[in-house]
Amino acid sequence: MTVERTLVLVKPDGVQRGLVGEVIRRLEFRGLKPVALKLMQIDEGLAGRHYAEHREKPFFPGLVGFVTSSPVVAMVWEAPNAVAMVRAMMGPTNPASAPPGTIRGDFAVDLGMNVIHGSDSPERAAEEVALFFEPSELVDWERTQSRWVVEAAG
Ligand code: D4T
Repeated sequence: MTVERTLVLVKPDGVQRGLVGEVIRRLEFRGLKPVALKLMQIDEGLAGRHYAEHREKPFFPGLVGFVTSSPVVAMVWEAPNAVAMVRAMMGPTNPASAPPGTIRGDFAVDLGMNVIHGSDSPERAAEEVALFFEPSELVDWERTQSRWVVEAAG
């Protein structure tokens, strides 16, 4: 069981619609531990670096315009298998095919406004955490409840 960290963004639509608390509630109740959290405005440079893989896609300008249009909440969450777990909680990229019970399945209808971002691999997570946070912003702390969430090794 590998303890992982993953970057989560509540995108501008999620912040504007008051879904920050709901996203945090779901991640907290599941048992993940927050290690960093901030409200921030993404500028074009950061948007371009974050979405570099999509630079040549037709939707790239719209995507950058959207993600820079209003603040986001950036967070780092930690748990065993956190990357895949958060992706499963988010649901597929297109909310139209997201099952009820997932964040996109419960709160979104449009591909361009899908409320949440989560890293899609542990390697990408490490890059994205470094893109959004200084090392000093990542807080090492013990969530005392964790021993009731994750069985001790051995
Ligand atoms: P992000 O990165 O925002 O969490 O989304 P995903 O990881 O789930 O999906 P993605 O990288 O494939 O897409 C990034 C972002 O672009 C928007 N998008 C995507 C869009 O507006 N039109 C499109 O055709 C696609 C494929 C939605 C998410």
